[in-house]
Amino acid sequence: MMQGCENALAEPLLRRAPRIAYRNGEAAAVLAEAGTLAVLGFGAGARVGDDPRCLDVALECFDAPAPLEVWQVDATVEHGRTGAVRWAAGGGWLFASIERDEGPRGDPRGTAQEAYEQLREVLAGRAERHVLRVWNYLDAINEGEGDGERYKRFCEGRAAGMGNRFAEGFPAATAIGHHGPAGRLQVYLLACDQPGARVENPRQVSAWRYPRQYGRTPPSFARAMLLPARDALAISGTAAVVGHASAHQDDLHAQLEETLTNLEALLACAGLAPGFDTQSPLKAYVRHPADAAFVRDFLARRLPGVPVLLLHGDICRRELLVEIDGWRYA
Ligand code: 3EB
Repeated sequence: MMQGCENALAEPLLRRAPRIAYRNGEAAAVLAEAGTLAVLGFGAGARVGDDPRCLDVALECFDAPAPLEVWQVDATVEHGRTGAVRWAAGGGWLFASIERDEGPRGDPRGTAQEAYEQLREVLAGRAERHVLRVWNYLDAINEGEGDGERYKRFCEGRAAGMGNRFAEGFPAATAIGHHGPAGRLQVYLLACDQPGARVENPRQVSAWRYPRQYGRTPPSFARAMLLPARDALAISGTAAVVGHASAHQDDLHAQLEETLTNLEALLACAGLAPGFDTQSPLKAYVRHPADAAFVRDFLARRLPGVPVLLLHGDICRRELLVEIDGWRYA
């Protein structure tokens, strides 16, 4: 009989998705709660602290006070530092982050390569080897011309630093320009000891197949990732890109509509019901602070009740005014 129970428990349990939510309050109190895997603060005023589960994201929030973003799992969480990488792990899940400064030469290529190499080294020694979702924030993302644009340099360094770890496919991702400390690259990720399922958007060319005009090294990301139990979809940065082209230059309203259409296409491809809800936190990255109120009103009208964090961020193509990423729980 005991044997039977053990066999039942040995069935491969699929990892339940972390709970991700925006919350007001003190980081210290959230860190003291059971199962806290990550606490993100936003903007220069945020000081979530030195704990490896914490990261101060260099993006200003248009709403004050900026809430915390909290990731929690149903497990005991351990945490530590390995070189420059700060990490927390529990219940098969891993949060890892790294911040690197470019130094005087100011080229995100080498910095991104180094950051990814260091993350890769930490992942190599752990059970949580499936990187499902990555966020990348760097400053002056649209500076430089042609292949020298900083975003394109970042893409080259990211791909080099990823090496062959992502040979089976890329994680879902976001890459956004911040207005914080010059030369600072922030990369953080969610990984699991079980694989997710990549989702592409049939309305869009997969980013890794973008034509040459977007740079020597196309961006290394999947449009979305279903978590192992298919109980949540991690949605990459999504903008008004149709095919491989940017749509609706200089038209914020049309870009927002196109972005929502892309988000719905992703949900459909993931086999999820349409729409977003109060459990599904999103982020809207807005290039021009003067557009924040319009974006807030649009999303309140079109996605009522959905928690949206409105952040000041530059999209990696100059003509794009807004980008949305986030989560949809099944
Ligand atoms: C796009 O669709 C918009 O380089 O990691 C979105 C999501 C974008 C992720 C990245 C870039 C990235 O191409 C840009």
